[in-house]
Amino acid sequence: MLKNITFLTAGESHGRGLLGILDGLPAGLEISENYIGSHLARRQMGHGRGGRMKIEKDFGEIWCGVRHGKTLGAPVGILVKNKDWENWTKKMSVSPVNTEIRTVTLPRPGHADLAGIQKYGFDDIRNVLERSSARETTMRVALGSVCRKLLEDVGIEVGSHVVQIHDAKDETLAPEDLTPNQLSKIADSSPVRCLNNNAEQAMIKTIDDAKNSGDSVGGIFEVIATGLPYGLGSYTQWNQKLHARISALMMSVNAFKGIEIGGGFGGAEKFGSEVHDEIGHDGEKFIRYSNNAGGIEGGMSNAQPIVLRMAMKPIPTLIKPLRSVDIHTKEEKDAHKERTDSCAVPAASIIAESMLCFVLADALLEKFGGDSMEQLKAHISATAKY
Ligand code: EPS
Repeated sequence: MLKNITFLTAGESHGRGLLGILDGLPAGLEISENYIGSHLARRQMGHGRGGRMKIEKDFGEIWCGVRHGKTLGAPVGILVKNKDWENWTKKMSVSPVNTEIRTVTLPRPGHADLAGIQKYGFDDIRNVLERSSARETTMRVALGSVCRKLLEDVGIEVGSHVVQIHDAKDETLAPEDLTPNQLSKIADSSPVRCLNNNAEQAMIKTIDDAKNSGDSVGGIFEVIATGLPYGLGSYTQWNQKLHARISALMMSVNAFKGIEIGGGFGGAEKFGSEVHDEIGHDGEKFIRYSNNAGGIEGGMSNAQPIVLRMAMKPIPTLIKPLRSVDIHTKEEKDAHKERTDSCAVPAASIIAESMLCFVLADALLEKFGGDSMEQLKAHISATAKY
Protein backbone atom coordinates (compact mmCIF):
# COMPACT_ATOMS: atom_id res chain seq x y z
CA MET A 1 0.00 0.00 0.00
CA LEU A 2 3.06 2.27 -0.16
CA LYS A 3 3.39 3.99 -3.54
CA ASN A 4 6.55 6.09 -3.46
CA ILE A 5 8.46 4.57 -0.59
CA THR A 6 9.66 0.97 -0.30
CA PHE A 7 11.08 -0.56 2.83
CA LEU A 8 12.29 -4.00 3.79
CA THR A 9 13.55 -5.42 7.05
CA ALA A 10 15.62 -8.58 7.62
CA GLY A 11 16.96 -10.27 10.71
CA GLU A 12 16.28 -12.85 13.39
CA SER A 13 15.70 -12.00 17.05
CA HIS A 14 18.96 -13.65 18.21
CA GLY A 15 20.93 -13.44 14.98
CA ARG A 16 23.77 -11.00 14.35
CA GLY A 17 21.41 -8.09 13.90
CA LEU A 18 18.69 -6.43 11.89
CA LEU A 19 19.05 -4.94 8.43
CA GLY A 20 16.77 -2.40 6.83
CA ILE A 21 16.51 -0.62 3.51
CA LEU A 22 14.34 2.43 2.86
CA ASP A 23 14.05 3.65 -0.72
CA GLY A 24 12.17 6.50 -2.37
CA LEU A 25 13.12 9.45 -0.19
CA PRO A 26 14.24 12.74 -1.72
CA ALA A 27 17.84 13.94 -1.48
CA GLY A 28 18.87 16.53 1.08
CA LEU A 29 16.93 15.30 4.12
CA GLU A 30 19.01 15.95 7.22
CA ILE A 31 19.19 12.81 9.33
CA SER A 32 21.52 11.53 12.06
CA GLU A 33 22.11 8.27 13.87
CA ASN A 34 21.36 10.10 17.11
CA TYR A 35 17.90 11.12 15.88
CA ILE A 36 17.14 7.52 14.88
CA GLY A 37 18.62 6.33 18.20
CA SER A 38 16.33 8.61 20.21
CA HIS A 39 13.27 6.87 18.73
CA LEU A 40 14.80 3.40 19.10
CA ALA A 41 15.30 4.20 22.79
CA ARG A 42 11.61 5.14 23.09
CA ARG A 43 10.67 1.69 21.72
CA GLN A 44 12.77 0.01 24.39
CA MET A 45 10.97 1.66 27.29
CA GLY A 46 7.92 0.70 29.25
CA HIS A 47 6.91 -1.03 32.46
CA GLY A 48 6.48 -4.76 31.89
CA ARG A 49 9.29 -5.38 29.44
CA GLY A 50 11.40 -8.49 29.97
CA GLY A 51 15.13 -9.13 30.28
CA ARG A 52 16.05 -8.57 26.63
CA MET A 53 15.66 -4.81 26.82
CA LYS A 54 18.25 -4.75 29.62
CA ILE A 55 20.72 -6.47 27.30
CA GLU A 56 20.14 -4.36 24.19
CA LYS A 57 20.86 -0.70 23.66
CA ASP A 58 19.48 -0.47 20.14
CA PHE A 59 21.46 1.80 17.87
CA GLY A 60 20.86 2.25 14.16
CA GLU A 61 24.07 2.55 12.18
CA ILE A 62 23.50 4.25 8.84
CA TRP A 63 25.47 2.23 6.30
CA CYS A 64 24.42 3.89 3.09
CA GLY A 65 22.32 6.52 1.39
CA VAL A 66 23.47 9.40 3.62
CA ARG A 67 26.51 11.64 3.17
CA HIS A 68 27.62 14.46 5.46
CA GLY A 69 24.33 14.26 7.35
CA LYS A 70 21.97 14.41 4.36
CA THR A 71 20.19 11.77 2.28
CA LEU A 72 21.49 11.26 -1.26
CA GLY A 73 18.17 10.24 -2.81
CA ALA A 74 19.60 6.71 -2.92
CA PRO A 75 18.35 3.82 -0.74
CA VAL A 76 19.10 4.34 2.95
CA GLY A 77 20.55 1.23 4.61
CA ILE A 78 20.52 0.80 8.39
CA LEU A 79 22.04 -1.89 10.60
CA VAL A 80 21.11 -2.60 14.23
CA LYS A 81 23.40 -5.10 15.90
CA ASN A 82 21.95 -7.58 18.41
CA LYS A 83 24.08 -7.50 21.56
CA ASP A 84 22.47 -10.78 22.63
CA TRP A 85 23.99 -12.47 19.54
CA GLU A 86 27.12 -13.19 21.64
CA ASN A 87 25.02 -15.64 23.67
CA TRP A 88 23.54 -17.32 20.59
CA THR A 89 26.49 -17.83 18.22
CA LYS A 90 26.03 -21.63 18.13
CA LYS A 91 22.24 -21.77 18.32
CA MET A 92 21.88 -19.17 15.56
CA SER A 93 25.02 -19.97 13.56
CA VAL A 94 24.71 -19.35 9.82
CA SER A 95 26.95 -22.36 9.10
CA PRO A 96 26.13 -25.89 10.31
CA VAL A 97 27.46 -26.71 13.82
CA ASN A 98 28.79 -29.99 15.24
CA THR A 99 27.18 -29.68 18.69
CA GLU A 100 23.62 -30.79 19.23
CA ILE A 101 21.19 -27.85 19.47
CA ARG A 102 18.03 -28.35 21.52
CA THR A 103 14.98 -27.84 19.32
CA VAL A 104 11.76 -26.07 20.30
CA THR A 105 8.86 -28.43 19.81
CA LEU A 106 5.97 -26.99 21.88
CA PRO A 107 4.09 -24.32 19.90
CA ARG A 108 2.76 -21.31 21.82
CA PRO A 109 -0.93 -20.61 21.25
CA GLY A 110 -1.31 -17.18 19.67
CA HIS A 111 2.20 -17.11 18.20
CA ALA A 112 3.28 -17.90 14.62
CA ASP A 113 4.82 -21.20 15.87
CA LEU A 114 2.35 -23.88 14.75
CA ALA A 115 1.14 -22.38 11.47
CA GLY A 116 4.78 -21.48 10.69
CA ILE A 117 6.21 -24.99 11.00
CA GLN A 118 3.22 -26.45 9.12
CA LYS A 119 3.76 -23.96 6.32
CA TYR A 120 7.54 -24.33 5.90
CA GLY A 121 7.89 -27.96 7.01
CA PHE A 122 10.33 -27.19 9.85
CA ASP A 123 11.03 -29.60 12.69
CA ASP A 124 12.27 -26.83 15.02
CA ILE A 125 9.96 -23.97 16.01
CA ARG A 126 13.01 -21.73 16.50
CA ASN A 127 13.16 -21.45 12.69
CA VAL A 128 9.81 -19.63 12.92
CA LEU A 129 9.96 -17.75 16.19
CA GLU A 130 13.24 -16.02 15.50
CA ARG A 131 11.82 -14.05 12.60
CA SER A 132 8.25 -13.73 13.87
CA SER A 133 9.56 -12.17 17.10
CA ALA A 134 8.64 -8.55 17.74
CA ARG A 135 12.36 -7.82 17.74
CA GLU A 136 11.89 -7.07 14.02
CA THR A 137 9.94 -3.93 14.92
CA THR A 138 13.23 -2.34 15.99
CA MET A 139 14.05 -1.88 12.32
CA ARG A 140 10.59 -0.54 11.51
CA VAL A 141 11.19 2.17 14.10
CA ALA A 142 14.70 2.88 12.74
CA LEU A 143 13.47 3.29 9.15
CA GLY A 144 10.21 4.92 10.21
CA SER A 145 12.13 7.59 12.09
CA VAL A 146 13.79 8.68 8.82
CA CYS A 147 10.27 9.23 7.42
CA ARG A 148 9.34 11.01 10.66
CA LYS A 149 12.23 13.42 10.15
CA LEU A 150 10.98 14.22 6.63
CA LEU A 151 7.50 14.92 8.04
CA GLU A 152 8.85 17.09 10.85
CA ASP A 153 10.82 19.17 8.34
CA VAL A 154 7.54 20.15 6.67
CA GLY A 155 5.63 20.76 9.91
CA ILE A 156 3.95 17.37 10.40
CA GLU A 157 4.25 15.75 13.85
CA VAL A 158 3.27 12.24 14.94
CA GLY A 159 2.84 11.28 18.61
CA SER A 160 0.99 8.82 20.82
CA HIS A 161 -0.08 7.91 24.33
CA VAL A 162 -1.45 4.81 26.02
CA VAL A 163 -5.14 4.93 27.03
CA GLN A 164 -5.74 1.42 28.34
CA ILE A 165 -3.79 -1.56 29.68
CA HIS A 166 -5.94 -4.60 30.33
CA ASP A 167 -8.89 -3.14 32.31
CA ALA A 168 -7.06 -0.01 33.58
CA LYS A 169 -8.28 2.94 31.49
CA ASP A 170 -7.33 6.58 31.07
CA GLU A 171 -10.67 8.16 30.22
CA THR A 172 -9.43 11.77 30.18
CA LEU A 173 -9.04 13.37 26.75
CA ALA A 174 -5.57 14.33 25.51
CA PRO A 175 -5.09 18.12 25.90
CA GLU A 176 -5.80 19.69 22.49
CA ASP A 177 -3.33 22.55 22.91
CA LEU A 178 -0.32 20.21 22.87
CA THR A 179 1.41 19.19 19.65
CA PRO A 180 2.00 15.44 19.12
CA ASN A 181 5.69 15.90 20.01
CA GLN A 182 4.79 17.69 23.25
CA LEU A 183 2.21 14.99 24.02
CA SER A 184 4.74 12.24 23.36
CA LYS A 185 7.30 13.95 25.58
CA ILE A 186 4.91 13.78 28.53
CA ALA A 187 3.93 10.19 27.64
CA ASP A 188 7.61 9.20 27.40
CA SER A 189 8.15 10.35 30.98
CA SER A 190 5.53 7.82 32.19
CA PRO A 191 6.57 4.15 32.57
CA VAL A 192 3.37 3.17 30.74
CA ARG A 193 3.22 6.23 28.39
CA CYS A 194 -0.01 7.35 30.04
CA LEU A 195 -0.89 11.05 30.49
CA ASN A 196 -3.00 10.58 33.62
CA ASN A 197 -1.27 9.80 36.96
CA ASN A 198 -4.13 7.82 38.52
CA ALA A 199 -4.63 5.70 35.43
CA GLU A 200 -0.85 5.22 35.23
CA GLN A 201 -0.78 3.69 38.74
CA ALA A 202 -3.68 1.37 37.88
CA MET A 203 -1.91 0.31 34.67
CA ILE A 204 1.34 -0.42 36.52
CA LYS A 205 -0.57 -2.51 39.04
CA THR A 206 -2.37 -4.52 36.37
CA ILE A 207 0.98 -5.26 34.65
CA ASP A 208 2.58 -6.30 37.96
CA ASP A 209 -0.39 -8.54 38.82
CA ALA A 210 -0.21 -10.20 35.40
CA LYS A 211 3.54 -10.68 35.70
CA ASN A 212 3.25 -12.18 39.18
CA SER A 213 0.74 -14.72 37.93
CA GLY A 214 2.86 -15.60 34.87
CA ASP A 215 0.45 -13.88 32.50
CA SER A 216 0.54 -11.03 29.96
CA VAL A 217 -1.71 -8.05 29.18
CA GLY A 218 -2.54 -6.00 26.10
CA GLY A 219 -4.07 -2.58 25.70
CA ILE A 220 -5.06 0.40 23.57
CA PHE A 221 -3.17 3.53 22.54
CA GLU A 222 -3.97 6.64 20.59
CA VAL A 223 -1.79 7.90 17.72
CA ILE A 224 -2.13 11.51 16.56
CA ALA A 225 -0.67 13.38 13.58
CA THR A 226 -0.98 17.13 13.00
CA GLY A 227 0.13 19.64 10.38
CA LEU A 228 -1.34 17.74 7.44
CA PRO A 229 -2.65 19.53 4.38
CA TYR A 230 -5.85 18.62 2.54
CA GLY A 231 -5.81 15.78 0.07
CA LEU A 232 -3.30 13.11 1.08
CA GLY A 233 -4.76 9.90 -0.37
CA SER A 234 -7.74 9.91 -2.74
CA TYR A 235 -11.38 8.85 -3.00
CA THR A 236 -10.92 7.75 -6.62
CA GLN A 237 -9.75 4.16 -6.14
CA TRP A 238 -9.87 1.62 -3.27
CA ASN A 239 -6.12 1.38 -2.87
CA GLN A 240 -5.67 5.17 -2.86
CA LYS A 241 -7.75 5.72 0.26
CA LEU A 242 -5.62 7.03 3.09
CA HIS A 243 -7.40 5.15 5.87
CA ALA A 244 -6.98 1.87 3.95
CA ARG A 245 -3.28 2.55 3.49
CA ILE A 246 -2.82 3.40 7.17
CA SER A 247 -4.80 0.32 8.25
CA ALA A 248 -2.76 -2.00 6.02
CA LEU A 249 0.53 -0.90 7.54
CA MET A 250 -0.80 -0.84 11.10
CA MET A 251 -2.29 -4.31 10.85
CA SER A 252 1.08 -5.67 9.72
CA VAL A 253 2.44 -5.23 13.25
CA ASN A 254 2.56 -8.33 15.47
CA ALA A 255 -0.23 -8.35 18.05
CA PHE A 256 -2.21 -5.40 16.60
CA LYS A 257 -5.78 -6.63 16.46
CA GLY A 258 -7.90 -3.60 15.83
CA ILE A 259 -7.82 -0.07 14.49
CA GLU A 260 -10.26 2.75 15.08
CA ILE A 261 -10.14 5.88 12.95
CA GLY A 262 -11.54 8.91 14.75
CA GLY A 263 -14.76 7.97 16.56
CA GLY A 264 -14.31 4.39 15.31
CA PHE A 265 -16.63 1.71 16.72
CA GLY A 266 -18.33 4.30 18.96
CA GLY A 267 -19.92 5.87 15.87
CA ALA A 268 -21.93 2.73 15.19
CA GLU A 269 -24.35 3.52 18.04
CA LYS A 270 -24.76 7.23 17.27
CA PHE A 271 -26.88 9.21 14.79
CA GLY A 272 -25.27 10.72 11.71
CA SER A 273 -26.01 14.18 13.09
CA GLU A 274 -23.90 13.37 16.17
CA VAL A 275 -20.98 11.88 14.23
CA HIS A 276 -20.24 14.13 11.26
CA ASP A 277 -18.08 17.19 11.78
CA GLU A 278 -19.85 20.42 10.86
CA ILE A 279 -18.02 22.80 8.52
CA GLY A 280 -17.35 26.47 9.23
CA HIS A 281 -15.10 29.22 7.87
CA ASP A 282 -13.04 31.58 9.99
CA GLY A 283 -12.51 34.17 7.25
CA GLU A 284 -9.24 32.59 6.16
CA LYS A 285 -9.79 28.89 6.02
CA PHE A 286 -12.37 26.15 6.50
CA ILE A 287 -12.73 24.93 10.07
CA ARG A 288 -14.47 22.01 11.79
CA TYR A 289 -16.47 22.14 14.98
CA SER A 290 -15.41 18.59 15.92
CA ASN A 291 -13.07 15.87 14.61
CA ASN A 292 -15.01 12.62 14.86
CA ALA A 293 -13.73 11.66 11.40
CA GLY A 294 -10.22 11.51 12.82
CA GLY A 295 -8.82 13.75 10.07
CA ILE A 296 -9.83 11.56 7.13
CA GLU A 297 -12.93 12.01 4.93
CA GLY A 298 -13.51 10.14 1.68
CA GLY A 299 -10.10 8.50 2.00
CA MET A 300 -8.31 11.88 2.08
CA SER A 301 -6.74 13.96 4.81
CA ASN A 302 -9.02 16.92 5.57
CA ALA A 303 -6.37 19.09 7.28
CA GLN A 304 -7.64 18.10 10.75
CA PRO A 305 -5.44 16.01 13.08
CA ILE A 306 -5.37 12.33 12.19
CA VAL A 307 -6.49 10.40 15.28
CA LEU A 308 -6.28 6.61 15.51
CA ARG A 309 -6.67 4.05 18.27
CA MET A 310 -4.97 0.68 18.06
CA ALA A 311 -5.77 -2.42 20.12
CA MET A 312 -2.90 -4.76 20.98
CA LYS A 313 -3.55 -8.30 22.19
CA PRO A 314 -1.59 -9.68 25.17
CA ILE A 315 1.79 -11.17 24.18
CA PRO A 316 1.39 -14.93 23.57
CA THR A 317 4.60 -16.08 25.26
CA LEU A 318 3.50 -16.87 28.82
CA ILE A 319 5.55 -17.68 31.91
CA LYS A 320 2.61 -19.83 33.01
CA PRO A 321 2.06 -21.48 29.65
CA LEU A 322 -1.17 -22.63 28.05
CA ARG A 323 -1.76 -26.19 26.87
CA SER A 324 -0.08 -27.30 23.70
CA VAL A 325 1.06 -30.45 21.89
CA ASP A 326 4.61 -31.59 21.10
CA ILE A 327 4.98 -31.36 17.32
CA HIS A 328 6.94 -34.64 17.18
CA THR A 329 5.46 -36.92 19.87
CA LYS A 330 1.93 -35.37 19.75
CA GLU A 331 1.92 -35.53 23.55
CA GLU A 332 -0.14 -32.85 25.30
CA LYS A 333 2.23 -30.59 27.28
CA ASP A 334 2.62 -26.98 28.37
CA ALA A 335 3.63 -24.57 25.59
CA HIS A 336 7.22 -23.44 25.15
CA LYS A 337 8.47 -20.79 27.59
CA GLU A 338 10.86 -18.12 26.35
CA ARG A 339 12.01 -14.95 28.06
CA THR A 340 9.18 -12.51 27.43
CA ASP A 341 7.49 -9.20 28.18
CA SER A 342 4.39 -9.19 30.40
CA CYS A 343 3.31 -6.00 28.63
CA ALA A 344 4.68 -4.27 25.54
CA VAL A 345 1.84 -1.78 24.92
CA PRO A 346 3.99 1.34 25.57
CA ALA A 347 6.62 0.07 23.08
CA ALA A 348 3.89 -0.83 20.59
CA SER A 349 2.68 2.77 20.55
CA ILE A 350 6.09 3.87 19.24
CA ILE A 351 5.94 1.18 16.54
CA ALA A 352 2.49 2.43 15.51
CA GLU A 353 3.82 6.01 15.28
CA SER A 354 6.53 4.70 12.93
CA MET A 355 4.04 2.86 10.73
CA LEU A 356 1.99 6.05 10.43
CA CYS A 357 5.16 7.96 9.49
CA PHE A 358 5.78 5.60 6.54
CA VAL A 359 2.25 6.11 5.19
CA LEU A 360 2.16 9.89 5.68
CA ALA A 361 5.62 10.43 4.16
CA ASP A 362 4.61 8.23 1.24
CA ALA A 363 1.30 10.04 0.66
CA LEU A 364 3.02 13.41 0.99
CA LEU A 365 5.63 12.46 -1.64
CA GLU A 366 2.87 11.11 -3.87
CA LYS A 367 0.98 14.41 -3.78
CA PHE A 368 3.81 16.94 -3.77
CA GLY A 369 6.80 14.99 -5.16
CA GLY A 370 10.31 16.29 -5.65
CA ASP A 371 13.77 14.82 -6.04
CA SER A 372 15.15 16.95 -3.23
CA MET A 373 13.81 18.30 0.05
CA GLU A 374 14.13 21.76 -1.45
CA GLN A 375 11.77 20.81 -4.29
CA LEU A 376 9.36 19.03 -1.97
CA LYS A 377 9.16 22.09 0.30
CA ALA A 378 8.70 24.40 -2.70
CA HIS A 379 5.87 22.22 -4.05
CA ILE A 380 4.20 22.15 -0.65
CA SER A 381 4.41 25.88 -0.12
CA ALA A 382 3.15 26.55 -3.66
CA THR A 383 0.11 24.26 -3.63
CA ALA A 384 -0.73 22.81 -0.20
CA LYS A 385 -4.06 23.86 1.31
CA TYR A 386 -4.56 23.72 5.09
C1 EPS B 1 11.67 -7.98 21.59
C2 EPS B 1 12.66 -8.87 21.69
C3 EPS B 1 12.37 -10.25 22.13
C4 EPS B 1 11.20 -10.27 23.11
C5 EPS B 1 9.98 -9.57 22.58
C6 EPS B 1 10.27 -8.28 21.90
O1 EPS B 1 13.56 -10.67 22.68
P1 EPS B 1 13.81 -12.07 23.43
O2 EPS B 1 13.02 -13.08 22.64
O3 EPS B 1 15.29 -12.29 23.35
O4 EPS B 1 13.33 -11.82 24.81
O5 EPS B 1 11.56 -9.61 24.31
O6 EPS B 1 9.33 -10.38 21.67
C7 EPS B 1 8.34 -11.21 22.09
C8 EPS B 1 7.87 -11.24 23.29
C9 EPS B 1 7.81 -12.11 21.08
O7 EPS B 1 6.92 -12.92 21.43
O8 EPS B 1 8.25 -12.05 19.96
C10 EPS B 1 11.95 -6.60 21.14
O9 EPS B 1 13.09 -6.25 20.76
O10 EPS B 1 11.01 -5.79 21.16
